[in-house]
Amino acid sequence: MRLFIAVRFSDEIRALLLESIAALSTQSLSGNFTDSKNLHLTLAFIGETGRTGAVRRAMDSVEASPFSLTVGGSGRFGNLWWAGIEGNPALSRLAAQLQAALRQAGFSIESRPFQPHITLGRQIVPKDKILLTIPSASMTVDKISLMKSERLGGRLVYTAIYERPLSE
Ligand code: 2AM
Repeated sequence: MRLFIAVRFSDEIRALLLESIAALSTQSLSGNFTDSKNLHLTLAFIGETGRTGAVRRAMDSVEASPFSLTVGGSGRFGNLWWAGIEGNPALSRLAAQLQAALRQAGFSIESRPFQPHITLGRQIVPKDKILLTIPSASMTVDKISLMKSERLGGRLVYTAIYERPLSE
């Protein structure tokens, strides 16, 4: 299974991101736009593994309280366009804790710096210069989700297979 650990969004933030995807789409000649159900923020990418029990234990081992997350701004990595997350020490700490726990459990997790982003579309071919305005909106993150990624009938489908609440 191809796995990653993610934050899933409130309906309000999902709606706002969908408006941004619509704006991105109208300014593109072509692109592979993220499905509403697939919108997420990756905290740790694990990749192919069958060791889901070990991943769950790593998720359970982190000590983190609920925290506020604010979406806003946008950018791109090559032809991948993303919405941003405001600088957030609680988020960075949680991602670092998860990555350390996964490494300790024997997973090889990339050591490149954590760059929190929400992928809106890939393989974007702009009509002209793309302008995206993403209003800032906040939510409380009170759980993290273990996501399975698979291709079904040519579509990318992400399914939550475990959720870990964050508690005070
Ligand atoms: P992306 O959207 O920037 O491609 C499922 O593929 C999730 O894991 C996506 O959020 C994806 O980020 C992320 N992901 C895929 N490969 C990754 C890698 N090697 N390192 C970090 N994140 C990765």
